[in-house]
Amino acid sequence: MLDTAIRNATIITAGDRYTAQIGIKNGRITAIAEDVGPAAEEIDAAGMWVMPGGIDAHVHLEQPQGEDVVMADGFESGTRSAAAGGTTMVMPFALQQKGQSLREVVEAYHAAARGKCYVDCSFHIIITDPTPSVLGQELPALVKAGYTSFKVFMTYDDMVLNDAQLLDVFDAARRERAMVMVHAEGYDAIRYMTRKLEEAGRTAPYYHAASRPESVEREATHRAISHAELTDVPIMIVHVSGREPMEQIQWAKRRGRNVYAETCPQYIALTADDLKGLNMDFEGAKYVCSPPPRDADSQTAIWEGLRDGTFDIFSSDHCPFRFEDPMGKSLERGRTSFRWVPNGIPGVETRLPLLFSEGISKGRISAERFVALTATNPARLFGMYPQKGTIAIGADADLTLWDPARKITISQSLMHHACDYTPYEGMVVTGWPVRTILRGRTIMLDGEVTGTPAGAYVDRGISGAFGGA
Ligand code: DUC
Ligand code: ZN
Ligand code: ZN
Repeated sequence: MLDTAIRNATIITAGDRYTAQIGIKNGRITAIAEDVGPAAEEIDAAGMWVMPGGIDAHVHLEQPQGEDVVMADGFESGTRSAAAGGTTMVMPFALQQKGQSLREVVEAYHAAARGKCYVDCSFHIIITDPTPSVLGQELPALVKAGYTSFKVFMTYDDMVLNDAQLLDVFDAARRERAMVMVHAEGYDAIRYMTRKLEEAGRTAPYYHAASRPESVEREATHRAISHAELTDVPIMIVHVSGREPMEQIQWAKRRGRNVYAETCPQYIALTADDLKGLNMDFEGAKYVCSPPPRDADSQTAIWEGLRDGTFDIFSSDHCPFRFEDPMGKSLERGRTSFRWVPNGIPGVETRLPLLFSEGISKGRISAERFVALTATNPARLFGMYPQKGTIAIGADADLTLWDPARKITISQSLMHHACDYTPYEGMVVTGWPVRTILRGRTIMLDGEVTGTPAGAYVDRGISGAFGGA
């Protein structure tokens, strides 16, 4: 007998939509049929849409921020928030600090995550110190052990890689068949703009956006693409904010380059005007993230890209800092200049409802495309398909039941994160996740995250970008 049967399901995958029953046994989907037979647990999905559980391929949890700043979410609250938002797997970053071995980094993050995760989890490693032994010995060993993706930064004092280092990382990634995610903003241009703005007394949070305009992102995106061409490696440009960097990605894709792209909720739901706060006041710090949100034209461009395949994945870039907190957005230095305000906003819980509502409910993208962007493509590009990211026999029973008609006003009081605000306060969405199922077990029902943290760590294969899944 089955463990669970989901009856009357309108099943939506990246390529299909049909009505059937789903049978689950030992955490996997074992039957999809008109009648899957008897089961110990019955779930009636009449009126609901059943989609693959969301995979959020870009979240920051418990990432060290130096002495005087702390991230709002650790693994427990961050993954609770994910489950509440219909996500069954997160991919947090494990940050290498200079001088640290990658193995040490990964072990520290495992220690932090163990026993705390409500959803499944797998790490990308941020490389900040690409020494010959890191690239020649550690990276190959880690790829073999299932850490098949890395992130590099083109900006930030403590993380930036110069062009020679980027090329070395890309070269190692080609050799080992690892996916490199690139934070594409130009370091020197941002430093120049920051100095100029500060000299002019323009220090409010709003000027964060002015200090890193789209041209800065466009230039770095082009540079990363050129380096990837030289080294003949696939890359993913992450958190793309608007039309100009998008055009670089489209140019590369037209030339047959293996360049993948990610965008995030803040680039469809916010603009730089949000950083103005009430009257150019500190409220604007709630929206400080990098790259910053742009303008209405950028939002239009992002929608085009979500539709036409310029974007492969849609992630949250959940990077939460509490607002009313001297170790969060309200650190003392932050009042003196935007340059000190921690970069990042919460969003793991609102990612799917925002895309569902603004995308599917408003007719901008199909439900199938939604699934591709939020589950199937992340699974393929990060080496987990078809175990994750689809509804098929043999796949993990990671499922989200959506009420496509439910109207909800997003508010901090609904959130499960440990942050003290949501940047999307007051937005009304249509379509809401009502049940999240992780490997056959219901982990969220009607807004309540149930049970103990039963998320597992997922070892991954080689990215589909190298011709795998
Ligand atoms: N990059 C990220 O990916 N997240 C938050 C801040 C940043 O710069
Ligand atoms: Zn980044
Ligand atoms: Zn990020």
